[in-house]
Amino acid sequence: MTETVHYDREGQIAVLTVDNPPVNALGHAVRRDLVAAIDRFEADDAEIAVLVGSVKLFLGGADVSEFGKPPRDPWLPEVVSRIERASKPVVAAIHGAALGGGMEVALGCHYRVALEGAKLGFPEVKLGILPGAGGTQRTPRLTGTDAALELVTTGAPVDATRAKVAGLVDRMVEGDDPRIAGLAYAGELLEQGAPARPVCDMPAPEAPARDWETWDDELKRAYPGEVAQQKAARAVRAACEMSFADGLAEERRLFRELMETRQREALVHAFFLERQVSKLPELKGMEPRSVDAVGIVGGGTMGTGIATAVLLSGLPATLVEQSVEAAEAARLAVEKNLDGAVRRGKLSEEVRARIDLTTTTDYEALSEADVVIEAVFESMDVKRQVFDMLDRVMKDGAILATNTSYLDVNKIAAVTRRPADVIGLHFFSPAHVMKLLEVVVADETDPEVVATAFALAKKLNKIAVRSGVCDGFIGNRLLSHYRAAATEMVLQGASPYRIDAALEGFGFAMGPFRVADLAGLDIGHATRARKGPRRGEVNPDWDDRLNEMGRLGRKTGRGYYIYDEESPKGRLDPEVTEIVEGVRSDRGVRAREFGDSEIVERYLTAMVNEAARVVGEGIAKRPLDVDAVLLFGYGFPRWRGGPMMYADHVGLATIRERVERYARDNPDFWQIAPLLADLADNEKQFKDLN
Ligand code: T1G
Repeated sequence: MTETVHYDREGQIAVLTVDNPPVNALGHAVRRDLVAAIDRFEADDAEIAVLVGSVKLFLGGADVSEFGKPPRDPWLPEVVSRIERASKPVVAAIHGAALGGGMEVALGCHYRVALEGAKLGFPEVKLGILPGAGGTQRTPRLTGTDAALELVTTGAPVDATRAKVAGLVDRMVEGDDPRIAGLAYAGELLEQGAPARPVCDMPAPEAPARDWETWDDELKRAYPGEVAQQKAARAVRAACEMSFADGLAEERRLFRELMETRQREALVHAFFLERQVSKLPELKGMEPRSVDAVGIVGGGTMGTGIATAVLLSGLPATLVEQSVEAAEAARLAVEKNLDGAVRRGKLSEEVRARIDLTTTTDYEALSEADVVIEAVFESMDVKRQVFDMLDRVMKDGAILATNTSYLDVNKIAAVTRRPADVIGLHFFSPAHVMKLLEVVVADETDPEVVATAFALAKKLNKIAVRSGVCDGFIGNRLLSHYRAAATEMVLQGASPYRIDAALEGFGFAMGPFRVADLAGLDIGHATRARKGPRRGEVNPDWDDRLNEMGRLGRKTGRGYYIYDEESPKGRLDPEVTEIVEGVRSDRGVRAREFGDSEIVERYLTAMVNEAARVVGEGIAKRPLDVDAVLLFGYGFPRWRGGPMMYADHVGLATIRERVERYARDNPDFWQIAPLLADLADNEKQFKDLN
């Protein structure tokens, strides 16, 4: 049995080192070995102990992969109490990160020193739970109730400096060796004859400055639909109003309630998704090519956004435009993006000063680039010309990427002599902010090029999802389908405003019509014009009329909504309602009522059915890839885990029944996806395919 907690002595100081790579998660073995190490310290003649982490951080929290499984003794709260009850002082020396249960173990220690640059906090609410090993009871005793509420309800970590100010740690020191820092502080405490100082013996915290009802209302508004934040606040309230023991019991009760929720299952699914999407069999053992310089062709919104993302990652960027003026305009646009990144705290001034951007009209400037990303006008002819040029100037082994959002990457690759080095990198606007990147793998793309694309995505701090080649890849293909379901409902009687409200009530950041106004109605119109009516889509041209009237959304002040100083976020437009009613009467449609639940069910069933097709055709390798695209690129609420997890929770037989029911009034549009039918028949779930 490999020891996960090493024990050694430095004179009168015992050093307990947790060694459980990669993040010192507090799995069962570590909990067991921590108790054994504290028992050994108690029996030993050492006078004080230091607890440190060996890997790049102190402790990364409970082992999330154990969630949902029966917990095994010793439970984390017991481990924390065991440390706290030690008769001799224990010092936590924190570097890298002390998160969740890791922070709670530090609070079970009697003194805490953090190294500069460490991050400390309670991310539990981001997993749909709350600090369940005493964090909600001990933190307010050290930091006061307001700071504790902030920490546990936001889930946001604080740096060592702020942790010191808040009282979460006693010392903040420079340096990068936690063992040295821990020994130095323990030596001081030894000289002072400092005793064990259990946090549980400190006085109960005061009520917060803002009353509890205000906190509750604030949390409901800030996290609509989510439950963990309010329960975490209730656990902190228990610290203020109950004995320590009763407060711990209340925390455990609330923790257990949350552990059973679907939100916890969905948020843990979302946590692991971010890492699973890059675990593809085809990439196993595949070495990515090195990328030290990136080129971009095209200085429009996407091109300058991509250039900004490259520069923010620390890589040099060379952007090619057709004219000196356009190249200069592109430079200004990138500078503006960088200013925004500095304002948002995403970029420090000194890193900003080292930004290495070249804008030019000369393609030869791309001859040394390892990757060039084309982001020119969405026309196959234009793109083929660009790729022909790139093929001529770029060095062997370099990668030619297109940012196209729907064109056939195989056709683009065919104009080059190196189709194996061609791939799609579909960024989402604004490209330097949106996390999602669809990596579109063409028929001849070399797996090494795919591996390089995923490595570059990680460097750019993007979440890359593999997609096959089809119209719209994964995200836009689903979008055009579930948008069609929404416009069809409007034709049948639903108001676009009611549809937006119903979907925002479900948890989407914005409903489909508000999104369309933001993106611009001409984008959606161009897609429909290119693709023509979908199978069975009645092609309700009521929204095309808006486009023809020049109502393109936010950018023209009117789209589905009216945008002006009176209502910058948009207000309903009676004219739109008239246009819709006009189209209905032209088609002899008698409007009928749509309730919120029917709106949500139809919209999501269209999304799930098309997603099942996308997985069935192999465009997305697994259902989790579809969840990742919708969560990280299309505003699907994270606490519902994505459309495939939503469908599993509803039940695939129910989803199929809905499709069959809707097909009665529109059999062409509502055709059951073979994979969905197959899984429903065999009583399987999408997650069985992950
Ligand atoms: N449990 C299990 N696996 C974990 C893990 C965890 N807590 N954290 C990371 N991993 C895996 C991750 O999936 C990946 O796996 C590998 O470790 C490297 O992770 C009672 C109940 C710590 C800041 O929420 O924030 O404590 O892909 O790529 O970029 O109150 O991981 O290699 O197979 O992210 O250096 C609270 C979550 C749990 C921390 C390190 N703790 N983790 O970042 O590495 S709930 C968290 C992180 C809790 C108590 C409750 C980050 C990190 P693979 P990585 P990194």
